[in-house]
Parts: sequence; structure tokens; C-alpha cells
Amino acid sequence: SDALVAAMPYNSNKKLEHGHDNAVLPPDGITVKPDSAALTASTHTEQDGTTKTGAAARPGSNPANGPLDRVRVDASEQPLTTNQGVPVADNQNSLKAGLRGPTLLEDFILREKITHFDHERIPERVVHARGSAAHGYFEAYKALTRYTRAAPFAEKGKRTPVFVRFSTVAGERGSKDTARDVRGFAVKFYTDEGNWDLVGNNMPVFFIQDAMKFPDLVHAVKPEPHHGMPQAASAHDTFWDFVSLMPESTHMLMWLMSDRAIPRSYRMMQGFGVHTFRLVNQQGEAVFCKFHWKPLLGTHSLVWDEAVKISGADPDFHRRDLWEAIESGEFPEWELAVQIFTEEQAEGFSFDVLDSTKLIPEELVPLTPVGRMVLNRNPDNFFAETEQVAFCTAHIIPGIDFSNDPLLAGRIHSYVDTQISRLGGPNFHEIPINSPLAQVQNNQRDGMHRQAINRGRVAYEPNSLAGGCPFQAGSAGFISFPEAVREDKVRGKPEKFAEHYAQATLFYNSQTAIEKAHIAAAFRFELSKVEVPAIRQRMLSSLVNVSQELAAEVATGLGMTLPQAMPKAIAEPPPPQVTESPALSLKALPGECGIRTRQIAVLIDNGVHYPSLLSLYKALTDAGAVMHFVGPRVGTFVSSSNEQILANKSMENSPSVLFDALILPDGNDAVQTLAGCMDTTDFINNQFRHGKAILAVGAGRQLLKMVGIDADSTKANGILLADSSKVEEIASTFIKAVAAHRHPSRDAKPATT
Ligand code: HDD
Repeated sequence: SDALVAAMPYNSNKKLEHGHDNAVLPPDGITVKPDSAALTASTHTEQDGTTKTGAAARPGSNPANGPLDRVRVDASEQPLTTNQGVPVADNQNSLKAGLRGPTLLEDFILREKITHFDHERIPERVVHARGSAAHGYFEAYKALTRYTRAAPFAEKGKRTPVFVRFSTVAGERGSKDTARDVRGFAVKFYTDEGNWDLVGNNMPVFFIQDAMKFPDLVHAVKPEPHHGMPQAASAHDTFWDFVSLMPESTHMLMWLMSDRAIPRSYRMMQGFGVHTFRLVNQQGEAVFCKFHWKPLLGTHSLVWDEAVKISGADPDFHRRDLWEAIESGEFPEWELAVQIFTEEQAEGFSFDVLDSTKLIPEELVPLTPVGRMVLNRNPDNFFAETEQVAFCTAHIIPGIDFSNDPLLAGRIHSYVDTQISRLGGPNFHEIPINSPLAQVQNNQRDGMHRQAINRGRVAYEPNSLAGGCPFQAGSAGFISFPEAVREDKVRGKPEKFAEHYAQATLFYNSQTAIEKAHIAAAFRFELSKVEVPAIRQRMLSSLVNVSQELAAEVATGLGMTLPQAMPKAIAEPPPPQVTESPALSLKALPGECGIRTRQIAVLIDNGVHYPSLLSLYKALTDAGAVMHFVGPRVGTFVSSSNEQILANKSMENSPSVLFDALILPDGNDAVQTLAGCMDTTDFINNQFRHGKAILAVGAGRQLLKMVGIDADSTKANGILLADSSKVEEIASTFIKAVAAHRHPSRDAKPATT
């Protein structure tokens, strides 16, 4: 019979999968078990843009729609074969001499299958091993030809296909998504003039100034080499030992201890190219530039207690979130903005723009929006695409050039180099996800796993036998910006690199009170895990240089007295031009303040009040939320008026940290049974503690009372009460409360200042 089931993400890009009747249905409010005709009607193609809320992908605007077709494999209605294409008769039994006899060496089918399996794994990335990716496009708002000849910015409305991989840095491939960590934000633009990789992070600065220190940094943060612990965490002695001895890392530590390091979603974080790059126009004139990605959904984060609990409940939290959003047609979107400035301007700054531990405050150089990026298609195959994609900072195109940032210099080498061992040779550019849409022709030949079949007998230049082809492109090709250099060869740093604290202080001073409290709590937590007291002491003495207030709070949290400030590398630092920058707070980017894709849990049990539930369900799904009925178990429940409701989640398999908001529905019997269940208490308490919106309807109010929440006194803070007859009126208030993301005044630990 018909049942009320929660809105589930559905994949409109893919054909109906066998055995998944309901799973592919669109979240169009109440869904009833469909007949097969209705099911077919609700399956859409990717080109059918009207069925999705995001912008429709233009045919061909995803690289996977065209060139990748060549390598796509669909086994539907096909027989099983070996790798040589030989049909396999029996995939259950190896070839034996008699039913109970030895297996024969001759069994090439068994041996091929096992051999391939034995070599399925490739080395994981040495950093950023865990990640998730998606296809999409970049669209230019207007021509940027005044500054750059780079193909993606050639004209208004031009679309360039992209593949984007988000990642954590420290954890291994199978680690959790919600670790406190920097997030990678790597974009591959498949431009007309070759691939451009903008390999950035969700923080605009970095730990170190020179690539020479990168292996040290990574060795310090990775699990300690003697016992391989801790996984995906910086809260251990070797990390804090290293960074406390490297004051240049202090600014980045402020970002890492802030809520930016525990984003709510990849879709809700910024991206930064970090380094200063050059834009070069057709006339060869150059300006400096920094790249910024701004999420349309705004910047939102988890709270630490929530992040810790999510890592147990769903280690794939961010991967799932990105996947489900794209599958359901909620395409994440970012705006690309640039900070453009000249070399002369840069000379006047109190910091050096070649120093990756510094950002350029927006007050000094404002952001110019130049385009938007939409991710509208999930990969078909995780390994082939997400794992094998190779981002390299060396991949730039005409119109983009490097600066002399010494960190960037090391990266230009490192990325290509690492792919050679990770992907097994110099032909990694031929793996479909890495191959440019632009035609490749040169005299490079052979090597492991070569795919191209180069014709002719000429593989050298100059040649006459091939008419001189392929010929040099001259001014149509990539020309390095002819920067004049006349210096001594030295190992050293410019003077301004020695100033390590001004921007750490700028960052701290630009945070709201609650953000500051979270930073102090994060330092407290991380340093509390450090076992050697001298390391805690040294870090605290460095923090004194950032903020006396912050250092004192952390010291109190660790039961320590405040040490002397660490001596600075530069006695009289140049006075900073900017001392507060509101753009550095997460609050600066609230985003579209709706509730699209927000996950809302409704606790249910037998006897729940149906009409009020239905009304809320409709209002919230109409606003774009994803509703989940969560019961003491999964399966069907019966309302007080005898309707069936299907719980797709249980409190056991989906604790409340996975949801953005909670509804406690009306219905005396349901409330009585839920009240007798320990999971209910944890469920409500965590939602409350983490500052999420809660709506209690009718008898549902008793559940709040049961866990000791005085709803009347906290009314203003995202706790809403309503009678069953009034849910329609409360719905819009509840939507606002969910859209606020969090009600931090309820954040009891750490205490707000
Ligand atoms: Fe790096 C991966 C970002 C400094 C060496 N890095 C990697 C990825 C991102 C970044 C997003 C993952 C790309 C993907 O999804 O496949 N890295 C950064 C940023 C840095 C930075 C924003 C500073 C501004 N990295 C950095 C330095 C070096 C490296 C200084 C070495 C000198 N990074 C690598 C690497 C990785 C990598 C070893 C590991 C896997 C890979 O490249 O493909 O080459």
C-alpha cells in the first residue's frame, strides 16, 4: 500500500539500476510506490536541464560527454569476457583435475583474474590522499582580455569544462572526511589551449615559505613513523614540535585552528590559489593576481564535537554530501574572483607577495568577480577519474604565468614528478581524465603504458621529412613573461619574509567572538594531546606574539602559566596597512540563505500525528530540504490515523550529527515510545548542543522537556514550538531557523566570551 517516504536523492543522469525501485525517484514531495510507467517518466537525461534546479549542462560542456565516451564501458546485456575479449563460460569454479583434485596451472582465466586483482591498488597520494571529485564547467562573466589571453577568459559566457577534486591533506586514502585539516581545492580546466590546473586549498595561506621545508612539514604532520599514529590528525607532538620551531607557520595555524578546518560541506567552503600568479595579455603585459573561489551556498562549518562524532557515524560525510547534491540536481557553484595588482603596488605592501604565508587583505586589493563554476556531474568511476586525475601546478596555459614565490617553484617540480611514481610512468597525461581536449602533438615517444600511436618515421625536430612538423607555434604559443633578473645566486629570504605575526593577529582580530572562542578551544585541544610539556610551552610563547588574550585563554585551558613571548626574527617589523579585515570571518559569506539540500530529521514511531507531519513535509521539501524519517528502527510505521510512513533511517544507523535540523512531531503514542528509548535522548541533546534548529510539535514538546531543554527560555535560539493545527504558520519561521545554519549562543562548550 501507499506509504509516505522521505525524499531521497536520485540520479537523473543514469539509467534505472536493477532492484532499486524507489531509490531513483525524484524528491517531488510525497512519493508513492510507482508503477513502472511512472518510473520511466521520472528518469531524465543530463541534457534535460529543466528537470534540475541548477543551470543545465550544455551538451559537450563536460569532457566526459565527448572524449571520455571512447573509454566508457557499459556491460548491460553483455556476456562476461577475459581481458582478451574471450567469453567466459563459468565464473564460479577454477579448472581442476577432478572435482576434488588440484587446481590446474593451465587455468588462464583464474590466473588472469587473480593477477589483475593483485595489482588493483596504486600508491596513494603522498599528501591529499583522500578526496572526492566532480565534473562541471567554468563560465566567464565577461572578457578579461585586458589582463590575460588565457582561453577561459576570452569572451563573455564562454564555458570551459572542469574537473575538480576536493581533499583532506594529512589522512590516508581511507581516513575520515571531518578531520581538522586543510582542504584541497584543485581545479583542472580543459581549455582550448591545453590544460590549466589551479591547485589550491580552502585557506589562502600556507605553513611554509620555501618548498625546501615541504617534506619536513609533511613528515611532521603525518602519523608518527615509529607507531603510525595518529591517523588524519595534527594533534600530536611531531606536528606541534615542528610548527612551534617554525614561526612562519603561525598565520596558517590560526586558519587551521579556526572553523575553516572543519567545513560543513565541500560545497560550503572557499578556495584559494594561494600564490601570487601573473596574468599576461596578448601584448605581453603582465599584472600580478591571486585567485579566490567563493561558494554560492556561503561558508559554513561544523563544531568540533560534531566533527568528531560524524567521523564515527559517517566517515564519508563530505564525499556523500557532494555526491548526493549533484545526483539530485543541486549543482554546487562557486564564483571565481581575482585580486589584480601591479608589481609597483606590491612593493608598497608591508609584506612580500612572494611569501605564501601572507594574504593580500581585500582592503588593499579588492576582489573582481570574473566567472562562475558549476559542478553538474559525478564521475562514473572513482578510480578511473578521481583517483587517477593528476593535478600539476606546472600545467599552465598562455595568459597565466608564475611569480617567483619559492614555494610555487618547488611545486612546479613536485607534482609532475610525483605522478610518475603514483601513476606508473611519464604517460600519465594519456589517462583519459588527464588528457587535454586540445590536440597533443610533439616528438615525445614511448615509455610505460603508451597509448598514442604516433604515425610516420619522424620523431625529431628540425626535420625535413615531415615538412618541419610539428612546428613551433611562435607568438601563438606559451611565452614565459620576460622578467628581468640580475641577482647573486644565494640561499636566503628577502627581509619582509622575516615578519611572522602581523597577519596571524590580523586574522584573529577579524573573527567574531564565537570564532575566537573556537580558535582558542582548538589550540587547547590540540596542545592537550601533545605529550612533551616543552612543546606546549614553546607554542604558547609564540601565540603571545599573536594575541595576549588568545595565548592566556589557551594557557588557562592547559593549566599553564603564560610564558614570555618568543623572540621575533625581526626587531622592528614594518607597520601593517590593515589591522582588521571583516572578509576573513566565516560570517562574511552567508551565501544564499535558503535550506536547499539541508538534511532534516523527523523522529517517528507508531502513532505519530499525520496531517501536521504531511504539511511540514510539503513545506520543507518545497523549500528544497531533504527530509529523513528516523525511527527507532528502519521500515514502516503507522500514524494515529492509520497512514503508513516509511523510515529510511534509524537512530542507530544515523545519529543526529548527520542532520542540520530536527523535528519532534506530534502524536501521544509515538512520543511515549520514543521517550522510552535512550537513543532519543542522545539524538535531541546533540542537536541542541550543536546549535541546530529544532521544531517540537504538539506532544513532541514533551521530548524536549524530557531531556531538560527549557524551550521557553531558548525560543529565540532556533528552538520552535507549535501546535499541530499551527504548523503551516510556523513552517516559514522554522525554515529561517534552519537557514541560519546554527544558533551558536547554545554552543555551551567552549563557553562564549
Ligand atoms: Fe601540494 C597534492 C595543494 C604545497 C607537493 N597539493 C596537492 C593537492 C592539493 C595541493 C589540492 C591534491 C591535488 C589532487 O586533488 O590530486 N599544495 C597545495 C597547496 C600548496 C601546496 C595549496 C601551497 C600553497 N604541495 C605543496 C608543496 C609541495 C607539494 C610546497 C612540494 C614541494 N602536493 C604535492 C605533491 C602532491 C600534492 C606531493 C601529492 C599528490 C599529488 O601532488 O598529485 O606533489
